[in-house]
Amino acid sequence: MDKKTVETLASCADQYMAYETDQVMTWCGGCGNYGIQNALKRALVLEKIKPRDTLMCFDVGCNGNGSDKIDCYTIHGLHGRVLPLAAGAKIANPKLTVIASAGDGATFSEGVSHLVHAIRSDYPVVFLHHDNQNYALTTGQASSTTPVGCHKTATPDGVVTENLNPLAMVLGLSPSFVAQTFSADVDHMTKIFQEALHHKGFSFVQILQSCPTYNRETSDAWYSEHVFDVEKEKHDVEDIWAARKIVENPKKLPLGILYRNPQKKNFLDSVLHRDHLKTTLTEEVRHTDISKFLEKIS
Ligand SMILES: Cc1ncc(C[n+]2csc(CCOP(=O)(O)OP(=O)(O)O)c2C)c(N)n1
Ligand code: SF4
Ligand SMILES: [Mg+2]
Repeated sequence: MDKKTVETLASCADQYMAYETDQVMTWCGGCGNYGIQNALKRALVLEKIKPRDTLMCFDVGCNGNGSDKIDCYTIHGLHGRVLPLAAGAKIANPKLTVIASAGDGATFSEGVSHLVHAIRSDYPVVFLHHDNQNYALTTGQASSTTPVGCHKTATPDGVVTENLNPLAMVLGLSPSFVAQTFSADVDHMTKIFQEALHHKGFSFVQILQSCPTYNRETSDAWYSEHVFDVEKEKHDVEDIWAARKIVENPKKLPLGILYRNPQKKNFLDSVLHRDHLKTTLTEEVRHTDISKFLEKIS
């Protein structure tokens, strides 16, 4: 992090503390979720987004247990269903900054259809995919991102099916923003989260998240040796074919913004019938007497 950002953050300690809660941390020691929440709070503060203007939607899982560790509007929904929750909230009140958090189990198994349609619809939501390559909260079963051959609690002889490549899959769905970051690098995550918050459509942020309890294969140390920064390679972030080529290379894991399409119209900008309105759907909620209608149909 550069000197200016460090100074800005230091001068914003009060704003950072406004996002803190007094809830007891329940994540294991060394869990990547600590760094992710820290970076997210930093990014929100640096972007001058206040807790009262922020809605965090949490899926079920270890990542979801962050729901009472951040003081803003929060919803803790059903497993795999965080994206419809977040999209609905954003459509109802576009003035809010809406961020959704989910694990690899929720995103690429239970909720995989929601991911496909969130990308296709380009809902203006920041999506943080905590990829720890296992169902951690339920004690370490293999997920669809667990590499083939890994020994997990319910597959002691090793996973036999090929894992999905989240970035390759997402890049195949004509997304408008795709980035990858790493839970041990709080500075990098902060930068990427800030970029995702700037984006006007659906921001897919893949976080390589360490889980020292159930994923010993890909530790922080392992990731440090297997990642590279795409910025240093002068990657053109508006070239989707270049992005696809990078993520298909299994030897090194790319960090940074992989693809961004600022031209794509997001869902809200495409809903033309609300174009002339100044109010949000939440502001338009009012009591309506429907007794006459009920009498008529009873
Ligand atoms: C519909 C449904 N299926 C299964 C569960 C049980 N369950 C709760 S958390 C969890 C694992 C979550 O894994 P992941 O989404 O990767 O999040 P992590 O715990 O790794 O952060 C499962 C299977 C549930 N609560 N609801
Ligand atoms: S089980 Fe893994 S993901 Fe869950 S809190 Fe512990 S280290 Fe974190
Ligand atoms: Mg997981």
